[in-house]
Amino acid sequence: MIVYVDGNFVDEEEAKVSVFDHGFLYGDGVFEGIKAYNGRIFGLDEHVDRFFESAQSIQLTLPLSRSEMKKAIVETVRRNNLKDAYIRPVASRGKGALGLDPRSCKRATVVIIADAETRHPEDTGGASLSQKGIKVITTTFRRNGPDVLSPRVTSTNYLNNILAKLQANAVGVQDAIFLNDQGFICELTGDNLFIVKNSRVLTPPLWVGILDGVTRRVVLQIAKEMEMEAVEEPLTLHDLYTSDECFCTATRIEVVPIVWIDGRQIGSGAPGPITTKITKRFLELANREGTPIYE
Ligand code: PXG
Repeated sequence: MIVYVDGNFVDEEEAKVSVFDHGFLYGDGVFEGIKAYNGRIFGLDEHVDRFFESAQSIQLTLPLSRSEMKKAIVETVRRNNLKDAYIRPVASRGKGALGLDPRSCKRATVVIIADAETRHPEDTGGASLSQKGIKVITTTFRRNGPDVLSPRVTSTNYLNNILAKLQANAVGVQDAIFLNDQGFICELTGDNLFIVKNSRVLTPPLWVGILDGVTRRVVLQIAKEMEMEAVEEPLTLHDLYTSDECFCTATRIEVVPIVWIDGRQIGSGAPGPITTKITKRFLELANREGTPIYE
């Protein structure tokens, strides 16, 4: 595998970052997760925009422009001869002194990893996820409020999310739902959340404290194009427990049905018709649109 590290394309054995990098020492950095389907990168502009917004939010100056970043991403996939890929750009504060003051870090570190991707990675349960659906619990950890690091920043400090994932692991379910400190539904540890109720497609608004997911935006658009009512609305656990269908969205897993929440079966306990329709349309778009890698 060829990895981009600070402007160079190097073999994975040489792809190294300093132990003095504040990304390693303090989790001071940002990242993205992007997918390529059949020789095209889906949502490249949206992901690169979010990457730069995240960097701007934490006052991290990136050593390359948006268009240079896009070129570097495309080139990394190309150098690995991949048509289907999961791409992970990461930028950290860079090498500095011990002590968390970012002023000792003179230059951000930028890494781009492009790995071969099959539709559903094994770490999320294998290819049957979209057929079977997943079970989730509510985590006792709360999503960050507006007074701390924004959930809209894809920061390399995902410990809240990892703690929630550990709670899901501990009881043998696939994922965990975050509420905010008022009890409104936010999202899962690495996915946005939707419900279907009386044929309406509902998802929490950004202000409750969620990532502005690229897949979430596409799904809202698809639902509208299919002439379904698609609304961003504050949701409670009651709404989730009594929904007709529930599903989650993220770049890596696309659309995955949720069939069990905190001991309650959702709908029929199998993926619902609207979820199935949206998934099908999403895959059509993902396989058709996007930035060509080999032209
Ligand atoms: N919410 C959170 C908290 C996320 O981290 C999403 C929603 C979905 O956003 P997109 O733009 O992908 O539709 C994410 C991003 C992983 C992994 O390895 C996944 C994400 C982030 C980090 C790791 O599964 N998803």
